[in-house]
Amino acid sequence: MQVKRYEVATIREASAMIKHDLGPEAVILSTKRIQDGKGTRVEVLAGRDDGRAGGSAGRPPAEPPAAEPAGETGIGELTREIVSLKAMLREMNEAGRSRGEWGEFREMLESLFDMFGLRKGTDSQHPLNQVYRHLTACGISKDRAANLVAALRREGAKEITSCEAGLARIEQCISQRLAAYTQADKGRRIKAFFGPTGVGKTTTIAKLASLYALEKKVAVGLVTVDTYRIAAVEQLKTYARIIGVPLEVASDNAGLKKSLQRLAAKDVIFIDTPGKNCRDERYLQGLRECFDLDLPFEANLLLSLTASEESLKELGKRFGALAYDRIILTKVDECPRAGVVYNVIDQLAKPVSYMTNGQNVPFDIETASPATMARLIVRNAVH
Ligand SMILES: Nc1nc2c(ncn2[C@@H]2O[C@H](COP(=O)(O)OP(=O)(O)O)[C@@H](O)[C@H]2O)c(=O)[nH]1
Ligand SMILES: [Mg+2]
Repeated sequence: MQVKRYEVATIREASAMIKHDLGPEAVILSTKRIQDGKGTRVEVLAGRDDGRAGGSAGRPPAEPPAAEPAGETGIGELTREIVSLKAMLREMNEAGRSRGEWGEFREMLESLFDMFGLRKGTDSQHPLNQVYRHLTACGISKDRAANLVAALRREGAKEITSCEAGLARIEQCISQRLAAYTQADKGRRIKAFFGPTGVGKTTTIAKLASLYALEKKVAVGLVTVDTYRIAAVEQLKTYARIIGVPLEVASDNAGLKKSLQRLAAKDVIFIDTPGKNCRDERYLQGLRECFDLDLPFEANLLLSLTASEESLKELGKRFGALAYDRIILTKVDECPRAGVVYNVIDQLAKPVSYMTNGQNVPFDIETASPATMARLIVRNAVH
């Protein structure tokens, strides 16, 4: 059993950390209120059976609820959720929480009941249960799926007579939710592209440069500050030559400023950057220094859907040091479960401006809107 201790303000806060550190299999072992010079906090002990102390050794990783919610996975899952809820209940009792928070708690319980089809009058073939299973099978987290289904139930589940009708409504709900993060403006003249190696920065720049230069017929300039590898410069040079736009190569802040001056007459400028390990603080610091510009620019973070949900969240967080404005999702064509996009975007709370869905320059790119994103999330379809 692997055990970790947390000191947090609320159990809820600990839940996310526990999930992150120990995975979805983890359970809360105990909670204790502590009061000292630093104020009131809760000590939470959480553990995960790693198979070394017997018990559920060799259990497969957590899966979305099985087709039949009352199956063995369902019961195990339910037990874990109930342990967490009991801990939360104890904490709330001790703290004498307000009515609002009790309401929140009740809602969680109801979501949980919905999740397992345990609510009176529901069965596993009920459209809402089918919707829930579809959403989790898409990769949407259980709590988000349960919240979406609970919202559907609140607004009148009787009208939802089929899984399809439920999914159509869920698509609208997700679209509305994502609209809150939508960018108000059309973006800036200078567009920088950040992201790890191989995410698709250079390819995406080539696609957009073609779109702007050849279709929108505006004056485009390219800059690359990715001078670590000769091949990287050559790659963009080739695209620049084919599209017929100038390319500037800069290796630091002063060089970048000069390049931008030389491209002053251009309507749109795309800047390519090197990708490295985002855990390397010097890399992010180097980029920050390089982009210390007098001109306003738009920072785009590229996230590839071939990466795991956890690493996408980590990338989103770490690249936050560059104060990026927008997200571009790449390799959507290689993603089997696009529901994770909802978990990631809902957490990062940033607008998505484009989705790329293939290697073909300039064709495989689509403008992203809340509606197209919702479609991608619920149906795994780009068009
Ligand atoms: N399947 C797929 N491959 C892509 C997509 N975008 C880029 N790639 C490929 O990913 C690889 C790395 O792309 P590149 O633009 O060099 O990444 P960079 O290191 O971020 O500049 C190349 O083989 C691209 O063809 C996409 O949307 N879908
Ligand atoms: Mg590149």
